[in-house]
Amino acid sequence: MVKLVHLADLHAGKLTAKTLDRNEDLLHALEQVYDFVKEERPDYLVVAGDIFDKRRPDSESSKLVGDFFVRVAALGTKVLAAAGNHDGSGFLDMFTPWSRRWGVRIFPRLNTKELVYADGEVAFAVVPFVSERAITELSEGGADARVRYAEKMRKLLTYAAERVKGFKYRFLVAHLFFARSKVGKTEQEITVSDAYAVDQSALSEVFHYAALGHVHRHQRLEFAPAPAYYSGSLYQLDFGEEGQDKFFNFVVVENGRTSVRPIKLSLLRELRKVVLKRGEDAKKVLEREKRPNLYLWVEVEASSPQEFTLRRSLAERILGENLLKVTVRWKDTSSRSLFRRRNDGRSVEDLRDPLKMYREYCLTALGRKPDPRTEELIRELLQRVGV
Ligand SMILES: [Mn+2]
Repeated sequence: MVKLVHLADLHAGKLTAKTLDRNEDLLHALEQVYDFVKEERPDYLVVAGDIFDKRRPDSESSKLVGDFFVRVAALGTKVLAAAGNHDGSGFLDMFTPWSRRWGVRIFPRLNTKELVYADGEVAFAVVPFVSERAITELSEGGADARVRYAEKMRKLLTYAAERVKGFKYRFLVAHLFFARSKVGKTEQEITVSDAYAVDQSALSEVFHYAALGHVHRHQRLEFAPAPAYYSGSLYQLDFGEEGQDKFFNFVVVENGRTSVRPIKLSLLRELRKVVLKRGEDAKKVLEREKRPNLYLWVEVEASSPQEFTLRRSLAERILGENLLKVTVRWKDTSSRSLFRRRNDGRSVEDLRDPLKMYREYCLTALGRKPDPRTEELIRELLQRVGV
């Protein structure tokens, strides 16, 4: 019998909306994983890529991850961690000389010579993220390059299955995008194109389990011959993951049969987008949404810049640090006509008044009050050119 815990997409060092440090959320999740490992004592803990959010992580994030790996290994559970597209191979190289000593194996890049990590009767084929560029030449570009990428990755996975065939327990660890998986907004942003997606049939039934990373929504790959899962991220990384529950997987292989149990994580913080509709009592809506653990993106419906500014500052006042982002959605003809006027050039007089244009730009496009210093500068310039 082999027992393993599968997680992925830690994204240590993640900032949400460029401001909110998520390492507390990560630590909250990893503590739950640690408690589970301590209880169940799996043979392996597998991390399927995107250990860090940045190629060169800050020291706090490195320490957080390093501590977790060493603590898990100290329980007698071997740690295997492969690089994702967010990880820097060069940075992960730094871990490798000493981590092995502690029962922690890091795979910073694809190594076809050492594709398989063998441990007695158990074999892991490890496929860290391979960039599209590494496989297809840049000059080729276009559809051809995408087909070549998908084809080569498929061949690589077939080769990987071949290499583990002789072992009693056979696993795949990969950071890769598979076609027909359910994607959150986050991955769409980071993946070059759906066309690079590898067909799920490449996940050979030779594998008892495929531990995958890259897509942040927890799911089983329905069309794969092998039991294959994206375990998903460990906390809602950004607004594309709004409303998603988060998991890691507990996998047991016994007598050639695989059982998979998703373990739901409690979340330290949740993200939500709220639309402040016109005619709604904004204060009431905002007060209803105000909770210590809920972080919001407020989209304000407004018919005028003044209305937007007013509702925006109301949101700031009520939500404080729980407000991560504010955007505007113009709702009325009056504001649309404002744009129309500019676009079809009907109001040439506006062009004669740069100060007015600047103010309008601030209120409509930026959604904030004009800066008095900039206004002063414009006045000064106008005077200089004699307007
Ligand atoms: Mn990721």
